[in-house]
Formats: sequence, C-alpha cells, structure tokens
Amino acid sequence: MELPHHEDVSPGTGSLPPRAWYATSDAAAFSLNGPWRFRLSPTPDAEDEAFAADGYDSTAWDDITVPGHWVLQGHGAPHYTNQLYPFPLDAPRVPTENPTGDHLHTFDLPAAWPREGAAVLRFDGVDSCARVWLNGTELGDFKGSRLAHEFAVGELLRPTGNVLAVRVHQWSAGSYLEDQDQWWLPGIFRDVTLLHRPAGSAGDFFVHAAYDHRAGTGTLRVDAGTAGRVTVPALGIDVPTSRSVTVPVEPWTAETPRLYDAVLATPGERIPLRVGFRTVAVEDGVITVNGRPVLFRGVNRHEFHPETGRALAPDTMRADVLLMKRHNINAVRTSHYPPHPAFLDLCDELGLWVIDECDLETHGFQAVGWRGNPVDDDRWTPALLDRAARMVERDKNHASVIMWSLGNECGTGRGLTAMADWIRARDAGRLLHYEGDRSCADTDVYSRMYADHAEVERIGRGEDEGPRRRAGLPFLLCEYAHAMGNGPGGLGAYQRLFETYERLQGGFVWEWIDHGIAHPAYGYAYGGDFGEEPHDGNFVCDGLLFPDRTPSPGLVEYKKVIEPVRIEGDGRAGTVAVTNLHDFAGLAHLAFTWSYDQDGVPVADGVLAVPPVGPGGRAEVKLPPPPPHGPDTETQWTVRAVLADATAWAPRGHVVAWAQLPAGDGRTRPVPDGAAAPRTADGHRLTLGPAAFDARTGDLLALGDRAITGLRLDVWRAPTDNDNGMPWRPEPSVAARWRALGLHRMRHRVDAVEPTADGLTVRTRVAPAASDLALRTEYRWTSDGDRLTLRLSVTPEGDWTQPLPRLGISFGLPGGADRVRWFGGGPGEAYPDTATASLLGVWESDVDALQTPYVRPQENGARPGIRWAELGGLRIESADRPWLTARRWTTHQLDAAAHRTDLTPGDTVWVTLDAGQHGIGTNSCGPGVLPQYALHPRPTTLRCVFAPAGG
Ligand code: IPT
Repeated sequence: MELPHHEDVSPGTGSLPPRAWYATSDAAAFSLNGPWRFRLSPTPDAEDEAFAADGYDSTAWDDITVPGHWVLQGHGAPHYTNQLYPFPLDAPRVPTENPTGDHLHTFDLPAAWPREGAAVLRFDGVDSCARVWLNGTELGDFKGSRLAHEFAVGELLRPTGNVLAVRVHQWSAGSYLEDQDQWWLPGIFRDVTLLHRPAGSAGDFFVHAAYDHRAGTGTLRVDAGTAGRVTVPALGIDVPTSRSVTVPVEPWTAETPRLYDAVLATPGERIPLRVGFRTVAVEDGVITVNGRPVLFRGVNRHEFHPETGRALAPDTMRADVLLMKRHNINAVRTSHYPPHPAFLDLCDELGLWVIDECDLETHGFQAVGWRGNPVDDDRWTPALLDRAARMVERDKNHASVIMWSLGNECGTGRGLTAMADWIRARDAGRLLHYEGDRSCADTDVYSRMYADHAEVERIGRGEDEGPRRRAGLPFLLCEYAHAMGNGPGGLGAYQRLFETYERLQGGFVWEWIDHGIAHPAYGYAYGGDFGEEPHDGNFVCDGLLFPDRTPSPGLVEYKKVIEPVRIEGDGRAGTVAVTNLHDFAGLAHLAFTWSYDQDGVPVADGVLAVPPVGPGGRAEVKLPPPPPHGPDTETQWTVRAVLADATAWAPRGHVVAWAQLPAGDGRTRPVPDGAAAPRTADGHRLTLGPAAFDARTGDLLALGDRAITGLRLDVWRAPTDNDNGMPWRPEPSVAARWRALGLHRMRHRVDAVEPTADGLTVRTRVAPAASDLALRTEYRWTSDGDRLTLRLSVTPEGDWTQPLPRLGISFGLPGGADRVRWFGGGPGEAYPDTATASLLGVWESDVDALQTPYVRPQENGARPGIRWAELGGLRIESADRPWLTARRWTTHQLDAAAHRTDLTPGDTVWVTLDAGQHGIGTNSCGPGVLPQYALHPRPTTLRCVFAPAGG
C-alpha cells in the first residue's frame, strides 16, 4: 500500500534546498502573515482538495490568524504529553483521527513588486506537515515543523488574486521525530513570506569569521552561491566572495558581542550582514572561545507564549533575551528545535552563547525499549539528514551559535551518526552536542542531564568511569535544576562545582518559561485541563518565568548564584574582595556602591573605588569607617556592582552582583521576660499582660484587642512539585512519605495547662494517627506587661526516620490583615536551599503580594530570617530569625488546590512562623534536598515576642 505523503518517512517533495536565512536584503519581500481562511476537518480525507483550486468559495469557513495554532484559536484543543506519544506507536503510520486544517489566503502583489525575476515562498514553521498549492498548482509537501521550507513560485504568481492553499495535518510521520516535552500545537505558527529572487541574487552563503587570539586578528571569508563582493567598512575590507582576508579586529563573545556591519553584494542583491569574529575549539579537554575557557550560565528555552503558543511576536523574543541578560544568563540551548531565526539575531546582537538544537526527539520509543526507534532505522535517515541540513544551513551565519545539537532524547542510532558526519563535513567551525549517547562517539562534549552534585563532582575530578573517548571531553549539564514550581533548590552547590573544576563548563537550567496556557476558568491551564488523555499534568510548568513572563523566585535566585562578579569580605574589618568571574570582560562597565545599614535601613552610602580587574582576577578594597550606632543595633554593609552606563540590555544602575557583609557583633536583643502574673478573669478566661487565653485549653485568644485563633505547632506544608518527586519513579517521594506518615493530619493532645507565678505553661503531644512518633511540645508564655513572650520547645519522641516539612507555629488573624512589614530576608520568597538572593532589609508588602503564583498551588511565599514583622495590628519579634508566611487560606486549602483559581480568600489571614523549613531540592526531575538542607526532627526552640503593633 502506498502511504499518503503525511505518513511516509520522506521529508517531503518539491521544496528548494535549504539556505541561509536572513531578515532583510534589498530584494523585495512580502509578508503573507495576517488573517487567512480556515476549515478544520476531523480526518485527512473528510474533505477533498478542491479548496486549492482557483475560485473556491470559502465564505463558509472561519478566519484564522497566521502565524498561529488553530487549537489556540477556537478549533480543537491543545494536548500535553512529556515523553509519551499521544497516539499508538506504529511508525510511520498515524491515526485516522488526524485533525486537518485547510488554510486559504488570497493576495495581490504589492504595486512595487518587480516584474522580472524569480520568487520563493518561505514557510518558517508549520506543525506538523503541510501540502502547498499556489493558484491551483501543487508545489509540494514538507515535514520538519520548526525548520524553514521554501518553494519556487515565480512563474505562478500573478499581480492580483493569488490563491495560496495549505493543508496541514496535526499528525504525520514527522510527529514521530517531534516528541518534545511540550504541548502538541498544530498550525502554521511561524511567518509565511514571499521573497523576490532577482537574477544574480546571492543564493546560499556562508560567513566564516574566525578570531586568532594570539595575533588579535579576524579572518573573514564569505562563500556565496553567486559570486560578489564583501565589504566591512569599519575594517576597510572590500574583497570578492570566497577570498580570505585577515585584519586586526575586536572579537565577538557573549560578554562583548562586537558585531561589524558588512554587506554581501552580488550582481542582483545586497544583503546586510552582521559579522562577529570568534573561534570555538576544544583544547586540552576544555571548550574555549578565542583561546579562553568559557563557563555556561545557561537556560533551556522553548518558544512559548501563554496565548499564542509557539507563535512568538518579535517583542516576545526580545523580551526573552533582555530578561536573560538582566539575570546574568549567558547561554541558551534552543530546546529542542531551532528557534525562530530572529531569536538568533538577537543572541548575536545582545550576546548569548547558543547551542542550536535540531528538531528531533523520539523519546516515546523508550516506552517500548527503543524498539523501532527511527534514529536507528535507515529508512528514516534521509529525514534526519534533511533536518540537520535545514538547521545548519539556516543558522550557520550566527556568531552566537557555537554548538550544533543533534536533537534531544532519541536514544542512540546510526541516523544520529549520519547527521553528525554530515554536520562536521559542512561546518568544521562549531562543536557537536548530543546528550543521549553516553559513548560520546559523535560529540565533542560530554553532556548529561540532572546528574546529582556528587556525580558531577566525580566527573569534575575525572574520577568517572566510562568510555575512553569520553574521559578526555569537557563536561556540561545540558539540563539541570528542574525549575518546576517552588525551586529549584541546590543551585549554589552546582555553581561551586562548576567554578572549582575546569572540566565542568556549567549548565543549562531546565527550563526558561512555564508553558501554562491562558484559560478562562483556571488562570493557566496545564496537561489534562483540556480533557486530553494521556497527559502529564503540570510537568509542562517548569520554568524560571511564570507564563506571563514575570520572573519566578527561581530566576532571581539563579541570577544571584551565577553572578559574574563575586563580592566577599569582612564587614567588621572593613575589607571587600572583588573577584571577576567573567571569561572575557573586565569590570570597567561596572560601578561599585556601598551602603551601611542599621537594623535593615541604609543610613549612609557611597561609591567604592575598585581598580581594574581582568577576567579571573581579584582585588581587595577598603570600606570607609562606619558611622556610629547605638547598642543592640544590627549593622551591615551592602555592596553592589551596578552598570556604570546603560547597555543594550539594561539601564545604568542595573544591579549585576551584590553582597551583604555583617558589620556588628552579631548580638541580638534580650527577650523580654515575665513581670506580669497570670490572672483568671471571667470563668475560663485567663489574662497575661496584653494577652487572653482559654484557661481550659491553653489557647491564645487575643492580644490586646486583636483576636487570634488556632495558635499551635505546625509541621505541614502543601507539598511542592519537588516534594512530589518524579511520578514515574518507583520509590516514594518525600511528600508521599510525609502523607503515609500522616504529617498532614497531626493530632494535638493537651496534657497540661499550668498557670505559674510568672506565666502560663501549656504542654501538648502532637502526633500522627496510627503511629507512636510524636513531638512533645511545650508553650511557655510570659509577659513584661506590654508584650507577650512565647518560648516554644519541641522534643521528638520515637524513632523518626523522615524529615519534617516545616517546624513552627501557625495561627489565624480573624478579620484579616493587609499590609505586612518585616525586617528580614526579602523581597521575594526563600527556602533553605533557595535563599542566596534573599536581601536582608526592611520590606513591605500586602498579604496577596506575598504569595508566589505557582501555576499549580503549593508551599510558597516564606520570608526568611525574620527579626520583626508587623501585620494585622500585631508586632512579632524573634531572636531566632524564623521564617514567615501569611496567606488568606489555610495550608490544607493550598494543598487541595489544583489551580490558582481554586484559592478563594477567607476573612482570616493564616500566619506561620517556622523555626525550620525543609529544603526544596529539584527532585521533580533531579536530585532531592541536599543533606545539609534537610529538616530532621530534633529538639528545637523558638522564641517569639508578640505586642500590639505600634506599641
Ligand atoms: C528531560 C527532557 O529532555 C526535557 O525535554 C524535559 O522533559 C525534562 O526532562 C523534564 O522537564 S528528559 C527526563 C526524562 C530526564
């Protein structure tokens, strides 16, 4: 049986060979983006091809916006799976139920369109395959969703009334090669453009621009399909194509993205080029650029927008690059397909190292032991080679692209080797990456995903076992630190390894942005929210940005951890050491400032003169003498490295790096003690200074005129995605172990309520059902008459083997609270292993703004190191620097919620003050909490002083 084109393994028919992509030239171009006519059919055969003929009446059809996905424009629905194919594995066949979108566009040529010359029609991205007709003539068909495809159309064009018809199938043989962890989103989702190709136009061209760091020279050679001249005015270059020329230049690096404007002029076309000179190599087992080792502070970027899916406006691409640069990110892996080419122009211009990855993933074959994997089946090799060539030819002229990646999660096979061989023969100037083959037979780097800290350290030391070839290769983590929900934790520990071992050249956090789809009922939808089966839930929301591109606390933490300048020192001695962690840049673009803070409030500031420090260098400088301060004042220096002048990516004053150095003696204020004696008032009410208690239960009822409810020991948190771990792993996650233990439903038995001469002591035994484990808890209340002091002590009983989610007290403020002020860490949330970016100061927020809007609700919003906090008419002080959270719902409501919209504020604000929080880790796809951040039950005390606010 002959298979229809969409089910055959071939990459397609009728299209032109791939060539370099460029945004503009002086040849005419005409965008066909805009409103098109659209008809959706449930199967490929439900409608015939008559729509492609001239004069077809499409008045009964709908409008659709191109570029776009039909499932995000009211036709059908998105479907999310991670590894699983959402259809039976029977390659290359796909289901008969195969949503098929017929697209029609009628257009007139612009008046200025040249009468002579050829023209091509370019599709920059169609998911998953297309068959194309112009004016009733079939041009051909293609697969390879995130790659450009061109057709020659010159002789078919007419001045007016051109009819472009495109039939797109959601599923095709190509879908087997596109099993990336993302929404399945069919449609013409990138630009459609008509390009005039005048006689003597350039054809394909390859800009080779190398840098010799010893000589300080660049060597330029442009090979072009049509001979012409290359000029670089700033360098005085004017040479024919194919001729090498060597001149002194400033090199291109991601830190110093020097581009030279150039022109490639052939008899028929002038193409503006932006040339960056740089040389990428592996020398002595280390990746170098321009002779220096580089450290990747990277992210994996999928193309995503919550309303338009993978159809991104130019502003969105720019926003991504600006956000990356402002967060100290210097590298991006285009997981797992070549991005819109305009994104790479931005990487060249603003400076990011790019691993350009081919549109290839066959992960779902893992479910059948990789049986039938297309990358190990010669019938598929032409399709793989087509994809490799379309990536390399399209993107080869970008200085930012320093590595080609064969794809992601394809297992191993001959097809991958064929791709690698082809790429090496075509472009010797870049390195080859592929994570899936541990032998590294085809690659220049040893790449892994989610390896834990201990293994990465062994690799760094060269103590890992493995094939010989691999032992000599540089190492990178193409994915690590899974940014799903609250987290990732443990970033700092990775960074220390990267900075310690030369072989470890950094990594790429998984991933840049949550793929939550804007949804009227849920806020943001994730897998399953469209009723689709099978699906992988909120595993699609694992980014450093929320879907609306606001940075999550994870991004703020990452920015701090990967600072390109390290500021350390001794605040008491007044010395500061500045280490330049750039690979190429000095520090001349930075200004250093200091402020001197008393109890979190800056009282003096100034500029710190830092001498020139080259990459890798270090300088010591002195701080000024500190201003005087009274006793019991907490003092510190805050030193910042800020942009001395505006750059292309951030304004002057933008903070690049900072540190806080304690300046005082570390003493804390004495805890006020009991002058007041308890008195029994009406029957069951007992007063102690400003507080009222229930004399029978020991419950705190009020402080002054402020009612308080339910104050008691609390160990539960709404499990995070990282607590929940990886659903496909057999061993239970920490959250599963917590629930099995019953930590989410602890029982509180009151053993004693004892008024004493100077206060009130309440003893309880807090324990889960069906277990003999317990936390013996003593609440010791005293008062100096104005303030109420709690000394909480907790003693574990029994053989505890699991960590606790948290350990502290929680209480309700009926009637609510709005503003919150605190002296402690801020402004955003922090947990034990995500607290690097927490800045000690006096902060202010409202309760709603304390919540971190994770797409799937979970524990969030803790502020660390609380010295004092004021909210709801209360002032709370603590010498033990607890963690503070405050929310308009209970932890149990938070735990039960599946979407943000499930959380409805009540009239009580629930406050928790924790002596300890369990770390976060990154176990949603990676290692769990490092031992030093685990909260193991042990005798614990927490002292808190409560007073009416303002009192
Ligand atoms: C890895 C994938 O490469 C990536 O696409 C994404 O799915 C990520 O995990 C998790 O979000 S594969 C995984 C099995 C390690």
